[in-house]
Amino acid sequence: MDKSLMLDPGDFVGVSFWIISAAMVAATFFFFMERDRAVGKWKTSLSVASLVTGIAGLHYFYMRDVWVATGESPTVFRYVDWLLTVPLQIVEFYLILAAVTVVASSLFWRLLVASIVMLVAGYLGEVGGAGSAGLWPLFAVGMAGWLYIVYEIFAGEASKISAANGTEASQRAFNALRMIVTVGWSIYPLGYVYGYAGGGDAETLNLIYNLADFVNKIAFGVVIWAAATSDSSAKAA
Ligand SMILES: *C/C=C(C)/C=C/C=C(C)/C=C/C1=C(C)CCCC1(C)C
Repeated sequence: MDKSLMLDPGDFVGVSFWIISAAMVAATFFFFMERDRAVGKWKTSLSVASLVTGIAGLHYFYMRDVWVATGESPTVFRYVDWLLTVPLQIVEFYLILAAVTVVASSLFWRLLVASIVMLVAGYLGEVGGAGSAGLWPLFAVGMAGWLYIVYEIFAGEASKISAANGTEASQRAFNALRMIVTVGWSIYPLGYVYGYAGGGDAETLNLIYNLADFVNKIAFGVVIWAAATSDSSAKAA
């Protein structure tokens, strides 16, 4: 067998790619099958959670191969994945809000645009690479996009919407999603900083991004699943 296709036991980044590929596939089946236990709008939320981990799983297989064969960051696959899954998570967020109350669709578009600004800036920064002139200015643009989203859900329209109404389960889901977008998503810019400050460190970069994806795609889905199934069993009782 070609040596470059083997996973080296000392390659922790490669092992993390492998573990997360498997976890994404397992999560995809789990959320999809658990749809049956949810009622009404929650079914759609679980479908979206399943799409997110499914798309990520597919990309993780390719990313793992790039890493194992070349030891380089699979930047393009990584950002294609994010460009598909982050908007889906914004959809998810919006579905939760809509389960709580009436939401203006303009809020959805603002969150979506901010997330795309964040990702495009990050992508351009990363393909420029360590030491390029755009690395930190583009990082600042990406941070602005993310901070705008955080502002919207803590102080803007989305926060006012949710404090007043909704079932207990959707309130809980909303608060958990807030934590994901602030605390969970903050792992990504940390990865960028550790990955590029001081000349570039592909291992740290990928290890942190992999951890972040695990938290923000799988744990995120589990939060939705917990709310969906608790709300549904309350209704069935
Ligand atoms: C499933 C993938 C997710 C939830 C990806 C989220 C990515 C981010 C929150 C990225 C954030 C970044 C910044 C805030 C600054 C610029 C660099 C980025 C793109 C890593």
